[in-house]
Amino acid sequence: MANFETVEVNTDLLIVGGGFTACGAATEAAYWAKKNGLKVTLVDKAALDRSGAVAMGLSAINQYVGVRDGDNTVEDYVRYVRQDLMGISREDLVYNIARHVDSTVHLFEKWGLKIWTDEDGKYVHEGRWQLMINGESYKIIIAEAAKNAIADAGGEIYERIFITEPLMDGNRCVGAVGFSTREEKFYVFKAKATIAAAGGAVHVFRPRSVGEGFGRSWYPPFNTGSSAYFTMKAGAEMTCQEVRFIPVRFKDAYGPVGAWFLLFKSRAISAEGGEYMAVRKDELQNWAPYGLAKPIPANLRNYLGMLDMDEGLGPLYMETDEAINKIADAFKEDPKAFKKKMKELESEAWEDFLDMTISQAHLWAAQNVKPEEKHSEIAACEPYFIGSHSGASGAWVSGPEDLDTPYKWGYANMCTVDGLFAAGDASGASSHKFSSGSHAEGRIAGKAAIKYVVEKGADPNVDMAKVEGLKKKILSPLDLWQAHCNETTDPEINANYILPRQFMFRLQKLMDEYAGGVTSAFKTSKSLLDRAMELFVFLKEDSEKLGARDLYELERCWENIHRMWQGEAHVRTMLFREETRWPGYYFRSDTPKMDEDNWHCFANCRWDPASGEWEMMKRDVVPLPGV
Ligand code: SFD
Ligand code: AMP
Repeated sequence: MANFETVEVNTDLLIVGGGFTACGAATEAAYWAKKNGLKVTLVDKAALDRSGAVAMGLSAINQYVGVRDGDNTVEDYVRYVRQDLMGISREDLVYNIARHVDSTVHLFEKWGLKIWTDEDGKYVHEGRWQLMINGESYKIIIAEAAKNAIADAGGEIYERIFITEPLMDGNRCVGAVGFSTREEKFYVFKAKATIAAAGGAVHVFRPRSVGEGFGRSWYPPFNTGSSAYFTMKAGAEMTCQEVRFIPVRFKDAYGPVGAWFLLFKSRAISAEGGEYMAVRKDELQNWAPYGLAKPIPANLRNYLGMLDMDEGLGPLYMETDEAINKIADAFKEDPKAFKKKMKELESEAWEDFLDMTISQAHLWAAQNVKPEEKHSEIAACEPYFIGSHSGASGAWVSGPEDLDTPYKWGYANMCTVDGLFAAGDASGASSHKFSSGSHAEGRIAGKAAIKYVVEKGADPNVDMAKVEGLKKKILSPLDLWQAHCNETTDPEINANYILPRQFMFRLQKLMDEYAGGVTSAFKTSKSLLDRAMELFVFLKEDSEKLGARDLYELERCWENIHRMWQGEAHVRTMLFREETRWPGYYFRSDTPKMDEDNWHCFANCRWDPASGEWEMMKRDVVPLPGV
């Protein structure tokens, strides 16, 4: 049997993850912990400076309300998110994040982040809610602030520890267990409160690139659904597990489109159909009132392009050359000013990707594309689970104490499990928080978790016999490999175990073909989903037979088990919601219309750790009074 050393860590607050949410939680919680003589511990599977979705940097801050400049109100943002998610959002949570996000952005600037400003010193907006930044080192700046805050408060940071399971004492979360991805050590974190902030999920569905370039994706392949798994296994109620996010991106290298649509005012067309968002606008009537909103909800923007693709009018293109030349034309009279403007636009176009999705700049270079001279293909990506962007999947969390909402049970962002909090991609139904809003929500959860520890934080009661059981189970893929790998000439082909990559292919094929992936043109139905559930029975059996030859593969094994749980929650919830509400994300061919009478509600689910049974439930959507 694998003989890993067990390392025990005792702390007051444990933060699982090291991304934008976790850094927000760490920075805020450390401040309050210091005041109360408490200890904060953060654990990340990677290195804080370059981990998570912002590892490569970003070229924009996508949530800034601009309250101090009188541009917008917090209520405006609540209405924007309500429309964009087709009426389904926790307005109390969206309001709470939106009222704190501007101060968070001002902190980023104080810490050294360069936010573009115009000649009057005002922020340069990409769009109504988005600011342009020089963001290549965005994550390093935010991580430094978190590190300083934790060090100043006598806390600890653990890197390269993959958190696998929550530690439970009845319906209370008392920490987490995991293993080092570099040395044979098994970690047991005992905590009075825990924040799940381990991002969303990628590669649950088969990506567009399967052979050469397998692994290319927009959202990072190393966010593997650990937040959702952690909160589900703890028995927490989950929400919006059907609301995957499908971003339209520059094809094959996944470059984002926001700056092109908003800053460069670029048009998107189909080769044979023209500007589909204009040509097909009548379709939006079918999705009223949300379809008639401005801006058109993200899923419907996708859907209109998909209709053109279904009719064979593709490919779809982003008219970058037209957009750049239109802007530069204003300077045509003065050749020197025109040349300067063209240079400026060219660098902005490249900077947008060099700061965020470098592979897009590579692909442009590899295909001799000059965006000012040639348009680029765009395409709808494979689905992701990311509650912080225009998706909504995550845990069902408590609202803030001071707001008039039925959904509050004591501590902001606490799950329905005692002592467990969730934020960022880990918390659901509060979309459009992005990097800045995730950091702000992390701060909210960090402060509330310390308040919980001060008021209710009994010492964690950890059953070490249970921990030994978890250790054995978590390391079992290493034992299975060891026991059988010499029984076949090629250890990759062995009837006694399945390797993580083979298992992931099996999961992705199931999801792609039955749950509305790319090759199913994002369509599914009750029959297809029922078949998916049949196949999940076998997949779960297979997961018991995962084999791992080393630490690297052990991590891949558990990443894929986390992905599998996210996939199952997704399929169960798409089955439960008997309508199509987010065409462009997924379309149920057997229930093709939106059903406001029966399904203007949250579709929530919960896995019961005691019985192992799943429960599905409806929750009312409660608009904020007066908004
Ligand atoms: O335009 C474990 N995002 C953008 N946000 C913006 O504000 N502006 C942009 O321009 C954005 N663009 C964008 C964005 C993301 C990506 C990938 C691209 C472009 C290419 C979205 C934000 O990045 C996103 O909203 C936030 O980062 C979400 O924050 P958070 O904290 O929920 O997730 P994270 O930052 O990925 O952090 C997750 C952390 O968890 C760790 N982790 N640790 C221990 N054990 C485990 N089992 C773990 N599993 C994961 C990770 O290492 C990481 O530290 S645009 O395209 O949208
Ligand atoms: P993306 O690059 O798709 O991640 O989008 C970045 C930001 O721009 C997000 O806040 C999107 O909601 C917003 N956005 C992208 N495209 C459009 C559009 N066509 N109209 C309005 N907002 C958009």
